[in-house]
Amino acid sequence: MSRILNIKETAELLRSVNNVHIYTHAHPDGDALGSAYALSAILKKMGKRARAICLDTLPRYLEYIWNVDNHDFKCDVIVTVDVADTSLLGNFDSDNKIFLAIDHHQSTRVDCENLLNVSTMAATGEIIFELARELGVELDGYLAECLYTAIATDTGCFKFSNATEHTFSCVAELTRYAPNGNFGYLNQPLFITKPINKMKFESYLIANLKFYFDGKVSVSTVTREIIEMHHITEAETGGVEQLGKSPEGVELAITLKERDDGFKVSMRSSDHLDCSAICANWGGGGHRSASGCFFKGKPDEIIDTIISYIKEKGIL
Ligand SMILES: [Mn+2]
Repeated sequence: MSRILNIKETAELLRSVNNVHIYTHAHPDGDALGSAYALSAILKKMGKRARAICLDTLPRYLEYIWNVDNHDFKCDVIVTVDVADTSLLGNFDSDNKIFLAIDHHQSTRVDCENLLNVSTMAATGEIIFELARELGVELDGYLAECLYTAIATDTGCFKFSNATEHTFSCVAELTRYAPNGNFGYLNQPLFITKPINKMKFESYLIANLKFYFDGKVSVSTVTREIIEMHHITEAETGGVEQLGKSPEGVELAITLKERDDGFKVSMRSSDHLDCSAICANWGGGGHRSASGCFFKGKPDEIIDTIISYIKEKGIL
């Protein structure tokens, strides 16, 4: 059993440690890398040794976060950020003990000594922001970029219902450290500009959406063949989980993404529908309106299984 901590207690704990390795999940997004590198920078500002680690390829579009001094050293403690389940760490040596997990998913299934879970916060970046404040570490341009990216990514650029007053108060403070007093220069590449190949890939997915329950459920399948066909990388497929949620009438968007040993299934749901409860049936989870689980097998069989389950439980 983990010791459950609040932000103040976690700050105290972080004050007491040195030589910290901060792990985040594989297939990293803006919240994962933004939070891990921000926490590393905060600890360094406190005079500690810290290093952010992701056991996966780091995406180019987040290079401004990870392309910093991040030297290796022997660690005393391991911290995970934005990791809902140990299995999401990727090729992580399970002999390693996790000292502290910092997360905002509905439940955190990480075997750790200490746990800080604040599921009311839209992004782990919001928690890291509060920790910086509690630790008395002053923000700077780099920390603001990391934390803004974390928060903007997990809220769909502040469009989702998880963006609260707290979210905006964090961002108001972060914006004071933005180079020209705004983050438009990050929003443009993160949310607006896309490579033409990615746009064609997305058009393909939209054209091939399948609908169930009178259009209330959409299903999109992203195989490696489709990815290759469009000359993009797997890392560039981020964000497509949201595509199937856009058609009018869709309450649940299901996206299958091919992995080495099966399919990662991502769900996005309207506020009245808890998709984390659906994913939990197959050992997954996440947030109420954004969750995932994993399946072995062929796409058609997986879709059948999920659709039958929704029918059987009378979810829609
Ligand atoms: Mn997150």
